[in-house]
Amino acid sequence: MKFLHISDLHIGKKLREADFTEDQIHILEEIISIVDDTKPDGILIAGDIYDRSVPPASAVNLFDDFLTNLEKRSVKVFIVSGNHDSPERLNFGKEIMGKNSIYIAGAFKGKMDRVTLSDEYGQINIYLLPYVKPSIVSNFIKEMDLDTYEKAVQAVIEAAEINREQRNILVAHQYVTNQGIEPERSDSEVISVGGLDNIDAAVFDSFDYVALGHIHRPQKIGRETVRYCGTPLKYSFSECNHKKSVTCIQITDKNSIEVSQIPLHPIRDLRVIKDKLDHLLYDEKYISKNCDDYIHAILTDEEDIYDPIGKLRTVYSNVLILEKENTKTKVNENSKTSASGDVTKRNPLDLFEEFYQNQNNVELNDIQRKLLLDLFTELGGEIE
Ligand SMILES: [Mn+2]
Repeated sequence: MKFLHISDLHIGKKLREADFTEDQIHILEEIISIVDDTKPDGILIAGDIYDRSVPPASAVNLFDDFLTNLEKRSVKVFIVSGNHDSPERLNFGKEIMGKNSIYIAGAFKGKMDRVTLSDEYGQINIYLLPYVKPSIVSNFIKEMDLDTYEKAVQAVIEAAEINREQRNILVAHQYVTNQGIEPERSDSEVISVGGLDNIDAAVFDSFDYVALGHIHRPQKIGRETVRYCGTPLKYSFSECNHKKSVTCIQITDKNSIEVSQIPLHPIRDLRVIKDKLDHLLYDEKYISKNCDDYIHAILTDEEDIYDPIGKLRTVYSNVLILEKENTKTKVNENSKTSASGDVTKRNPLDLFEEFYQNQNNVELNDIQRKLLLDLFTELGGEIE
């Protein structure tokens, strides 16, 4: 049996002024064409369907189109909520959709939903765990002290009485670590502070494959078959080097699962470019790539430039971040907030020169010094 594993679609996501709608339409179409090519039995969608708990109408329409396209192809769909989703809103139409093989677990109601499929190797159980916190699980399992995510999820799994003789898949959206080793993170993930939300991968030992969402870089956690598939698109500049993909798993008998990654091709990339303005505007190595990419530009020019973002936008249509990095912006390790020596014995020009140097990492030039000298003299200061 074959499954595609995706997560963290974050439909409706914006990054600064960039609206990813067009990018998301394209990438979901590409996922549909991967479905056509690979003909999976099911698609596992491991949470963060939407970017916000109340998604805009355009986001709901886009996901509706995606589900309709999957249903037309008779692909079974398994959806759990992520921390960005509203559990109850995602649950809308759950019973009706379940009748059309679109299985949704938006809100946790005391135990995991299980869908059982079968093939020539026997039964295969797909368990759906919506995003849960200890406080949510504690409402249903009262006899234990579930004060951590790990204990809460462990209690839910134990209550499911999983038959280890059969093949079992879990779809979940949690922060999973491996013996204290954390997954590789990105800036677009929202993870609660304090590190108490981690769950050790060993908690999932009874599952043959664990389809995870939450972390935006594709990676395995411990064994090959406990995996984050990552986002389909780059959602922050910290993800520039990621290779986004759809994870494909093929299961025959219990001990043989093949995992592969199918690369995705966005219409626009996210790029960080760093150089002098003129180079960014004219050098082949920058402009030969797609100039509609989302850009974080770092200018290294020493002199001030008039309207740098306007100039960049004549070439790059989607500049989202502009930064300067030159001698002036360098953090001066010796930088002081007060002047050195006995300030009562130093003249104002001398003090100003020191201040200017601390602020800008360059000395006053002759013209500036002359200007200041005139100014201080006019103001009545004594300059020796
Ligand atoms: Mn996410």
